[in-house]
Amino acid sequence: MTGTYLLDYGAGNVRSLVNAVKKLGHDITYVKDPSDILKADKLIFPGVGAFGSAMQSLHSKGYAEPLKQYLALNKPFMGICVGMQSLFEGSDENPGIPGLGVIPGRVRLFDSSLKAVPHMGWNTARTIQGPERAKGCGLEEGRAYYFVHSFAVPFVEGSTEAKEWCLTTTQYGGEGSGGEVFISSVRRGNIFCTQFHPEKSGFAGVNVLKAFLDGDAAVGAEGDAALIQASTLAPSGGLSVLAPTFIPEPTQDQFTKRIVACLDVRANDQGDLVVTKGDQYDVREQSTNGQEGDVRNLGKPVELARRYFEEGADEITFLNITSFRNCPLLDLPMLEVLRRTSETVFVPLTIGGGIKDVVDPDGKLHPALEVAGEYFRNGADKVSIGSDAVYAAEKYYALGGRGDGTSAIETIAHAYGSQAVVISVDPKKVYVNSPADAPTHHVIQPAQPGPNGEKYCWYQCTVSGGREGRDMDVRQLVIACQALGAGEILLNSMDQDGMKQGYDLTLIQDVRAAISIPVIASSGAGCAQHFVEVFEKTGVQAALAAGIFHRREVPLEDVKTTCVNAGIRIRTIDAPLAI
Ligand code: 1PR
Repeated sequence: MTGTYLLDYGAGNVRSLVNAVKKLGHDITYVKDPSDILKADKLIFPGVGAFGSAMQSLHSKGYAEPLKQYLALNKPFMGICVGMQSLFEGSDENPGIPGLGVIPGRVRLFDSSLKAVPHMGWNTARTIQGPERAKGCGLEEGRAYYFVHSFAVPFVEGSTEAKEWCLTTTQYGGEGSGGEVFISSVRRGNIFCTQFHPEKSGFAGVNVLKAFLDGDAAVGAEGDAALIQASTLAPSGGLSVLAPTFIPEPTQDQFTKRIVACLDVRANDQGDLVVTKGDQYDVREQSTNGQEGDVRNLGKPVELARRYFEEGADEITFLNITSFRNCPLLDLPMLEVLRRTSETVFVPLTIGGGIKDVVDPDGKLHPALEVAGEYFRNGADKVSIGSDAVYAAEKYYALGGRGDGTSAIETIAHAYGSQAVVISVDPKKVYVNSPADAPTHHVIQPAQPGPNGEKYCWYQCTVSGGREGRDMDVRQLVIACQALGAGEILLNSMDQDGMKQGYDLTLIQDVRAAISIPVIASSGAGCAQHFVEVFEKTGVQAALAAGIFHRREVPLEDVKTTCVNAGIRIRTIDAPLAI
């Protein structure tokens, strides 16, 4: 059967991509056999996970040779993320494993000494071959697209081997913060690839997919086809240069801060799945007659997520807050929520709560990796681990500062990449009179003294949704989690949660200083200015809020406008596309 095919090797979330293609009115067929590749009129390769495992999968499934033939024929191809990287000669991620060698150059690791790695968030693409050529691919200068990667192909003016292929470049980091310019999309003939994820880049990204799907198969110049053939056969040289007549503006770091909308989800007393919201983690209404109040009901998860997507949220996080209860794997209520959300929401989705080993009623054990895999296949881009991360960190220190490869963090990061593993931290302040009162913990001076005038505190890690405190401070936790392979920290505060008094800046600064992976500030947002404050004072990469969005007290648009007016780079809200 001819048509559009998807080259998927089962390593991550392709549901959003398939949903976006379908929303755009196109059918898509999964490649099941090597012979399917040459049947395709259009082929999409959304590489996920590590470069090495992507290449190994291509070879073990027998896809590598037909894919090279397909590319040499200059048939319409769209590679995404690792799907783009695989076309290069190799990657420092897995130095011993060659790439397809269609495009000259190597994929390199970002320098993390002065900036957070992975490069995770929204950034713009500067056109190299001229805005018209980029426009033909649905790309718009100045629009932000969603990136999530630790490796990229560096672009150095005048010396990049892949320059003839390079359609756009992007800069990550500025002057003084390890700025690096890399190739964010390539195009030659009918081959078009993006380092960013169009299916996660809001309406701007859907537009890129639309251009590929609606585009004319024969747009590529014949000369381009010959060049693709030549470079496929002799990857390191022999390319003639398609000299760009367009002189691009110098690249600038346009990496934006992210605004995340968070939905705490649980079943209410009537058994309906609702978005709820606590004050200091208590999600029940005040009781009047000494009885337990109802679970607060602030809306339906799928509908609220869609609303936040349309209002401009850069990411959406679902937390199943009753996950401390055991639940059979295929009964997980959040799977359906994810499946339905990914039909209409095209920004990254994180799911948390219950990412741990799960035991079915018949005694069958499903490791955390399997649970996470189920979520990825149903539309999640990242999983967030709470309690299990604390247990893994305890084990890490018990082993003398190393993992044993079995924790949820390690197994999921190994299979799906660090960027897919978020650690949700639920700390609570413990006040002390002097650092000597908590000798094994990292003690700091909080902005306000404790209830009995205590001048110091440490931040205690909790598990089971804050119900149990452990003998570990937040700094110990995040350092261990980073070492075990986590890609991001979602930093809540039990003291600030729902209080609308602003984020705990001391806590956030302290965590930021201890690790190099990105941090999402959470808990306490009460007005748009609180977002400005947390970005300016802590340099955090993202800020999350829940209550103020659910209650429509502060519109997302106001948050974004206030940040922009304060000089903070933020993704502007897309004009909706009719899909
Ligand atoms: O331990 O891996 O099963 O994960 C459980 C997850 O559920 C954790 O991520 C934990 O944070 C979350 N959770 C458990 N109980 C609660 C609760 O509220 N009773 N919610 C809970 C945590 C905090 C944030 C909240 C921000 C922003 N909620 O998610 O959205 O504080 O709120 P605000 O802007 O209104 O101040 P596991």
